[in-house]
Amino acid sequence: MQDELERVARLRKAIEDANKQYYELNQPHITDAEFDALLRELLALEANHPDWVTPDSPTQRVGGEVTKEYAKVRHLEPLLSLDNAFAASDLREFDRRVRQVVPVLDYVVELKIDGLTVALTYEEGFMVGGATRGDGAVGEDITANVKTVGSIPLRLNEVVAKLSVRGEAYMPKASFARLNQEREEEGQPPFANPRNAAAGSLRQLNSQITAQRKLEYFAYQVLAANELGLHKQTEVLAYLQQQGFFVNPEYKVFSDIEAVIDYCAGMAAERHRFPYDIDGLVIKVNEFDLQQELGFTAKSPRWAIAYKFPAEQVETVVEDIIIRVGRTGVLTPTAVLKAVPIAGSTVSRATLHNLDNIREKDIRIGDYVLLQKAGDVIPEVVRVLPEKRTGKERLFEMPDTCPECQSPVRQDEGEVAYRCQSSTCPAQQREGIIHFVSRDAMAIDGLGPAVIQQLLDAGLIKDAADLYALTFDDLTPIERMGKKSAENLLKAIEDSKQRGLAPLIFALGIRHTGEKSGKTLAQTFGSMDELLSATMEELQAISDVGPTMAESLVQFFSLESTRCFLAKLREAGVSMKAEKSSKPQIFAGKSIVVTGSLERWERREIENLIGEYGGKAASTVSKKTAFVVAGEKAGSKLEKAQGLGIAVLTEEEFEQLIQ
Ligand code: 3B8
Repeated sequence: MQDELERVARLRKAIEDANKQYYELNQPHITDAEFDALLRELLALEANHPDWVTPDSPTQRVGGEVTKEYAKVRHLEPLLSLDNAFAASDLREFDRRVRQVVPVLDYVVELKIDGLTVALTYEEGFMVGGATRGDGAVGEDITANVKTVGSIPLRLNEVVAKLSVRGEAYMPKASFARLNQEREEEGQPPFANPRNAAAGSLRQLNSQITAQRKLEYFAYQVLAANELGLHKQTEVLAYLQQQGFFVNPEYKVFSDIEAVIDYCAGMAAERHRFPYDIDGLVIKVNEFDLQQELGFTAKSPRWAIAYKFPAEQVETVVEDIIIRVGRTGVLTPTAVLKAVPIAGSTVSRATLHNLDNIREKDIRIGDYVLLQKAGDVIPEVVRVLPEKRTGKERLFEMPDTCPECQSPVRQDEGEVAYRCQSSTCPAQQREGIIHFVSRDAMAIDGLGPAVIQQLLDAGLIKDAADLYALTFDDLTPIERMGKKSAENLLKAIEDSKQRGLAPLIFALGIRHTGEKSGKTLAQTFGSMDELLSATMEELQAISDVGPTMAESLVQFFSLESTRCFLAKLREAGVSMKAEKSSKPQIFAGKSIVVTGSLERWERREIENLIGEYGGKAASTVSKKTAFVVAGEKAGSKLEKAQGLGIAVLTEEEFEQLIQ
């Protein structure tokens, strides 16, 4: 009995560890089969002892990140991987082998996007399937998630009976940086790099989360190209573009390997200039006839090779570990580094994310460390160089009081983050104002953190609403603030009053409510007053709003401090209404549910249309539903609507309504 109980604890820990490795670091240290065996053993033990089941057991997580419940799909043709070249000599060797078989040829060189291979299937011009690489032969069916990727066409520009496309799904560096910042503010562990973030996002069981993650896709291959009259890789790239795919424009054709080598060297130096991570270049024989002559080894095509850039890592010293307090009170330990140039900039700080990460990597003050940039943007300590230790290194401890306001600090249950418990912490207020004025929020240009700090120090502002009372004479004494910049800043502050409801909601910095949610809420409620009085039920009825966000909104708007802050903004003349739609408000006050798969619009498009015409796009059918728009394969929602006697419209009928 005791043994079994211990076994349960050990299994839970092993499963959680494996999940963490898998989802956050994307470095599984056990195989899928081993994982499944652990999970099965735990399930069996818990089945025998139901009273041992705890709410936090990995068997209890649903819709979270544990269950691996994707249907398997066999690829029409296996997805192979590429052989790697790390040096010019490897490329010359590749060329020699190729020319033994085909003496005269052209190479196409493409950027090697550092993402995940995704195979897409189209039938009669419509996307019907999306799958991960998996083991190459069998992948996972992630169709629902793939459909949320904006750069993947749901419909081709021409009707083709069957088309199989392959390409790379990736997360742009900017989205990655934003996502990790949000995760840190929410006390969640950050992703190690854009590739892992993309992988984690594509494997979400909830495709709404994938949709928020801003993934992109570059297509580079079609199966059975010959049957489409395509005979070269360059023709395939042109064809894919014509069908509506994003094709990476940086490809080039060469007839000589030395020219390829020069190009690779040049690109290695320029690799950081792209808005997405690339980890090398792919060199392919252009003509399909020649590719066919070359054929395949067991794992890879003989007609292509991946040239991998050397990873840029530099050594530096952790001079100190300081604490930064974020907008939501999370304490983030940050390494103060001896400044070093890396990947296009000089770095002297690196976030260490949280205490778990520091302990796991055993980073101490005074340590020599290897530094790299995650996603080419975020400096990251890869590992410590223990051989360089002198014994003088010091362990880092989390403070028990906030370094900015001395309030107590606590670790939230089930979270890695430590938070300052004060709601009046000056750091949180400062970070809140920085967020309020940021680009996607109120977009007040010329108001950087340094100016905000000075305004706070001078007692000119206490919160973001005070910005609207600033005068020219308040601003000119600020360091490095000339007359012209003061005028510009005042104008930017004034202009922000008309920024609109959606950015304003985002600017409030409500937990779990991002930029996109700001838009949805603005469109649904139309005014701050409506949003203020929204109930849990009303919020949750909106597709895109889950229980966590609904709860957080209700909680936020019930606070006295929120109401005061909003009143101040209103008094200052900040607009609290959604931008007037130019469309007739024919759906005003109506709740409309869209279900099934549509041909004419993407889900988001039709929901936006409903909003533009004054309606609310809801996710659940109830007596209050005005009507349902049903596409192909509509299921339970359609049935429910029919049961309740609610009108059901086809896409065509809906389109006629809005003409
Ligand atoms: C054959 C061709 C694998 C790949 C390929 O940007 C094959 O072409 C492949 F067996 O993995 N990451 C690209 C990229 C990847 C591949 C590729 N082309 N541009 C990439």
